[in-house]
Amino acid sequence: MSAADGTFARTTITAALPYTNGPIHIGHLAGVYVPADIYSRYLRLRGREVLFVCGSDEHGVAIPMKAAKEGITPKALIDKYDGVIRESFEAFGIAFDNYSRTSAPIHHQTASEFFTRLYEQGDFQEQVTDQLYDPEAGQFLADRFVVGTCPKCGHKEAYGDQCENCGSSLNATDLIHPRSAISGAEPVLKQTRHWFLPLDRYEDFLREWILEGHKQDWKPNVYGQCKSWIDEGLKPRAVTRDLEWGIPVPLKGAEGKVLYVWFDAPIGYISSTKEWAEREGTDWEVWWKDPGTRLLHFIGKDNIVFHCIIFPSMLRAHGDYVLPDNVPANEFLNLEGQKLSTSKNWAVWLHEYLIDFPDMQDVLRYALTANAPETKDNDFTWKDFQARNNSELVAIFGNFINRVVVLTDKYVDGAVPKHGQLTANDTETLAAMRAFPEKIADSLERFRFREGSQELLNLARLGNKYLADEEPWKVVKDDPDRAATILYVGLQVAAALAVLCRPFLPFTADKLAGILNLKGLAQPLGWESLPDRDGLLPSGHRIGQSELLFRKIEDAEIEAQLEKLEATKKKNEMENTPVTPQKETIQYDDFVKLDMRVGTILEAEKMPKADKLIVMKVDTGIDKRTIVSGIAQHFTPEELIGKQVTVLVNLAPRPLRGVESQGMILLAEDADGKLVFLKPEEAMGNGSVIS
Ligand code: B3M
Ligand code: ZN
Repeated sequence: MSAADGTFARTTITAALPYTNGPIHIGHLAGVYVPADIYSRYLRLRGREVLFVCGSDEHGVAIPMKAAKEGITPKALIDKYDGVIRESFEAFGIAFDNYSRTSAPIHHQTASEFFTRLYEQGDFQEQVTDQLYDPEAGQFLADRFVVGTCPKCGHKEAYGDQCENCGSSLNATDLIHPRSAISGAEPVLKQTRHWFLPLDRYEDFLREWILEGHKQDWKPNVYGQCKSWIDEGLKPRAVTRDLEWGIPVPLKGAEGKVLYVWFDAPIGYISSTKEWAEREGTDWEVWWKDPGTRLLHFIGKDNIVFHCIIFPSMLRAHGDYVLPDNVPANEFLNLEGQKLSTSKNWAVWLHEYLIDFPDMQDVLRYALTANAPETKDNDFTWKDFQARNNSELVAIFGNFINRVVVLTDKYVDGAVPKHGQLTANDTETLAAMRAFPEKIADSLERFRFREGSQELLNLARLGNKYLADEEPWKVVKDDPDRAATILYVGLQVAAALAVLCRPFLPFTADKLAGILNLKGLAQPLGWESLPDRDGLLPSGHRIGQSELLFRKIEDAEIEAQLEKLEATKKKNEMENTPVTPQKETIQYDDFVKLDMRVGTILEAEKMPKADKLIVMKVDTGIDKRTIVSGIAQHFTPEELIGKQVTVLVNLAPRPLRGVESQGMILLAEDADGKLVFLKPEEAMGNGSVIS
């Protein structure tokens, strides 16, 4: 089923609401926002009615946890990142019709009304149950406030509501060896009242709707996860929490409790629609309740259970909403072989990317689409990014456009020429060009964006091959009319590219529309006009100014990115490497016995037949003495000469392989065993006392 073939009057597209606990990185773009944007742009290009909504997800434990870490209030945190996230989406051309936020009053009202409706219908089970409680922090532990081993897959860092490793939705009491993420304490059980959505009651509905109804059209990775959860048996899920931060439960006696973030957040799509409709002065309900509406959720795989099981059960219970027609979830994107991680800063942040690669949003959109984790986790590497740009966008797409435009300016005075008798190759090329809209549409309608992006490049390849076969730069010498016809055909392919690239490369599409002066056409070019219209660019149409669509990315730029990641890796290792435990406490009197001085190494040589020892002559300011150190595998004798060092001079002499060592030179050793000398910040006289 698709929206493009008219089976639906309109399409509501939602993209997962990003948590406002950090900026947006390439994993978010690849997993959710670029595919959603491509699909919504594609439908609009085909003249379909589309509503594309999103917004910031501002509740949930992740927010107060991050706020505490940053030493700011949750409100300050969400305001900070809501702004950063909006800017990133804007900068990358993610063209939402509305981007709202779940802290907005319209959302609090919408979510509260939704909850009240289900409560009044008797859809909740009100239960007093034992929940995990942190006796040290004095609070209940929900969701990310508790960490433990996943009972399903054994992942050690599963949260109280979900395991990010296997995607399972959990109750905190399911965790094995739970521990408080606030104090580290082992939680105790304490009774508390909550309202549960009895998912087990929706099993028949979910079996029929998903397992029967969407066997063919939902992606295997999505269908498979739903099937395993339904087959395992669904359990009631608490939709309220003992938390301060969130939407208060709209019930008397529920003070101190809020709606579970995954109950309120998906309703954020609805409140974002309402906000848009209020602004546009139009009806919102048709986008969520009319059977002619196709509802699509674009998400990452860790959100499948919430968008395929829990939210549809809520919509079903409410009774008057349409259900998602598809949920084309992507898998995860890794970065240089490691999992993307906000907390470890192991990411390519969008706002930082634009500083290093200004005006190159489309290059990242393309690289992330061409390499998208559509059916399995995939890896983003800077080398692949460079190759996608240099070998595909520059060498194929940009090169074709540049050649056909430069030749048009040079040989036919910058206007689309009249064409003479078309040869078989001309006719075949034009016919092949006209098949691309359907090819790309077919890929996009099956949410195969990688495939679609490669079909786009195949159209550019078609143009390049045609020019290479026909060589207008040679033909023009003897047969300018034939050269003109070749350029006419080449310009038609360029025009098709200008239209078909827009969903993938919106910024390039704007540039190319300027180069070809599409605004100057009497009839605007649309997706539907490509297969039929004879002259996309009619003879006589004057094209615009030529400009390079893409630039080559140099190795040095990629090296710089890899060095940045290397520095992050080192910082993470240092922060995460267990530090050698502290020795037992000594008294001040013990410390003052140590006599440490600044010294300088005068001579150094390896001790024969001892692979670790170096014998040094050291000027301690008091005297020149022999000191032996086990540092031969870390330093050469040559590099030691002249070094200022810290010397413990009143250490009792001790024989090492027959040589008496009269003191000790101090060095620092890191977790990797790297040795570094301790020396004064600036040169000092030998014998200077260290205390
Ligand atoms: N805030 C995103 C995440 O789990 C989550 C999506 C909500 S969509 C309603 O990272
Ligand atoms: Zn798990």
